[in-house]
Amino acid sequence: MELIQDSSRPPLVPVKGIPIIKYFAENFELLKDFQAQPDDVLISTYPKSGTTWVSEILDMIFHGGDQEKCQRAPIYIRVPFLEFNVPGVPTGLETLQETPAPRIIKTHLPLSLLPQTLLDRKTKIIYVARNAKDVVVSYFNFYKMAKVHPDPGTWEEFLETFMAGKVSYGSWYQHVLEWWELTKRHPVLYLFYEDIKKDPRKEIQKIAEFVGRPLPEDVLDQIVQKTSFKKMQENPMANYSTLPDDIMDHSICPFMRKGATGDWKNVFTVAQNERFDAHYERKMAGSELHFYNEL
Ligand code: PPS
Repeated sequence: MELIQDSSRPPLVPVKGIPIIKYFAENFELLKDFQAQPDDVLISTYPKSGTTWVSEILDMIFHGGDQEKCQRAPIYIRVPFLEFNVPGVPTGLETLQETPAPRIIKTHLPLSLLPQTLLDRKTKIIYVARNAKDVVVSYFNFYKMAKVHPDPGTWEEFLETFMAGKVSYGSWYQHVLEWWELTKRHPVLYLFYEDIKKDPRKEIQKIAEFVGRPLPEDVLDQIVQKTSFKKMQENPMANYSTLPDDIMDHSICPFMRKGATGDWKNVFTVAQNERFDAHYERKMAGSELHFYNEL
């Protein structure tokens, strides 16, 4: 098996104008053959917005809160990552072929790159959005430990790259806005990371109802408890520690880093914050979306 070398860090490759991890971009043609199944559920997010958290929640809902069943495989096998393609590891599409229905599928794709079959078949979609400031801090740390990304440069440089939409998957602003627009014509449950932090019970119940599997109180409590940051951080089937270091190096930064809202305050300088806020106002002008940057 050929694994990526530490030094690889290839530059992003534009796919229809969206910068994408080179290895993923190489797999794009194959996505055309993907066919949605009637009971698929898609989890869509901009990176670092709570994908893994909601994936674990949904897998637990589908298994009635049975933790043993949710220990059957790492999260990237239980919830295949549609566009994933890294040398030496099965692709998302290969994993999907082995996944029994009902499938839970993860993607970070912007709408312009999403396989049309998911829209045509009215696949149920759970979209998770997280405030941009915590996303960019989380993304900076992820770039450092996940070596399929280019070198992030300094924090100052990465912040500029993010604001310019030149990170993998492109603009956060465009992503959260276009998926919000989709809620008006497609079955999308649009959630916020901060709401799940604030009241996980309420948001988990919402997810369960959306997928047609309302939960008894005791199962709901069980899922709240088992999907807490602390529990998932310790859970090798949820924390990505089973991937080779060549792909994710947890000694640089663990995947389950802090799981907090408002951590950006420890990273942004006052000047960076002012500049970011002014840019944010312009990019989000006229939008109905409101994000909480702290709880
Ligand atoms: S990825 O790589 O894009 O799929 O990452 P994603 O899973 O979307 O986001 C990773 C961030 O989510 C945090 N996380 C959690 N927060 C709270 N509770 C739970 N259970 C949880 N699980 C994952 C994870 O720690 C990353 O955020 P940061 O801020 O870096 O800690």
